[in-house]
Amino acid sequence: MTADRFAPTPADRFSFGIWTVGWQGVDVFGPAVRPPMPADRAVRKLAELGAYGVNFHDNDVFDFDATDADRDKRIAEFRQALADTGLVVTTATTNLFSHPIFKEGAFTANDREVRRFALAKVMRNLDLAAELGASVYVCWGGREGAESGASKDVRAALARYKEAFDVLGQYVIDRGYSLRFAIEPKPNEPRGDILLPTAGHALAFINELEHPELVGINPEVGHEEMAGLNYARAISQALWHGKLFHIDLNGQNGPRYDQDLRFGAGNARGAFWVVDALEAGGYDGVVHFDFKPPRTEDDRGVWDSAAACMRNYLILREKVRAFRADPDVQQMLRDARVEQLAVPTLADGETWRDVAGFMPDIAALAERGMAFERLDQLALEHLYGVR
Ligand SMILES: [Mn+2]
Repeated sequence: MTADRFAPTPADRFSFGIWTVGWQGVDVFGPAVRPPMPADRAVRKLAELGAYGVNFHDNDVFDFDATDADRDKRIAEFRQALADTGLVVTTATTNLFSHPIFKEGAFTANDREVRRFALAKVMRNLDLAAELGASVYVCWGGREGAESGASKDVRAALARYKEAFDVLGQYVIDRGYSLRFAIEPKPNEPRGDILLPTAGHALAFINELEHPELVGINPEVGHEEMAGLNYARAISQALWHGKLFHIDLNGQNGPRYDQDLRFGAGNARGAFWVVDALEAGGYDGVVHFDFKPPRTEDDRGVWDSAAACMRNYLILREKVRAFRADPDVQQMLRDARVEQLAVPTLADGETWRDVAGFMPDIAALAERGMAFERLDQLALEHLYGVR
């Protein structure tokens, strides 16, 4: 019997949010369909499935109103599960969106006391994140937004958002933590319009910070696709900027509510190019899944869908590698002149003077075909499994 080549191992560096498999299925139309899952159970089951690491919100491990004793007990159980399984805490984040105090935002709430409390809550969890060895701290500003125009001064909100990252950046520097922040963009849901709605908005925002080197992005497949954007392009640009600090892989079917399907479900063709972009772009972070097992699933379905995220990634990775290694593809890439784009437009030592007045054979260039369709059909045939 041969080993299953799509079975994940820790060397694949797959990680999951504790809240993904722990999602109880509460949505706007109905209550929980599954019992609460203690963080230590999530860790043990994910380790069995072949995961490498986990990511947690503070309140995935202990409740918002936990006493110090409760908090210590929950953290001890979480740590024990990590120690028993060898799973690594790769990433941490703060829940700044569930409790009613954050109904109007956290870092950008109109109430100053809410903003100060949000900073305190993040700093306390940064201590825990550093203690547990996390290297990335994700910031998803789910409630940082508004439903109506006059209720939020966007320029003031961005100033407060910047202030929060400046304070937190100084905090990790002063504490000597080797943590970097990753902003997670999302266009809407739960707020009508969320600040930093796409990867591009977040990348531009980072340039305004005191410590831009400490801040990158954590784009999510579904969030970019909700905005009608191409996720593979978003992560390619983030890689180009050196800002792809983390990724949230999942599945989505176009611009609609945030589906959080398992990776590979939803836009399967998009998922193929996502894996290609990560492989080609030299992404060296963890491959993190932020999905929600649908409400239809029982406990077994939860683990089936988690396992499928990793399996689909490995299936697509094999297909992407086969596509890139295919001699017909390599020929078509030459026919499409893809490699020519890597050649600088000006030669060494040339200036604008060397191209001023440049006149190619315009008729010939206007007439030429690019052979992109033949190339894309080969990609689809690899994806469809017929090559
Ligand atoms: Mn999502």
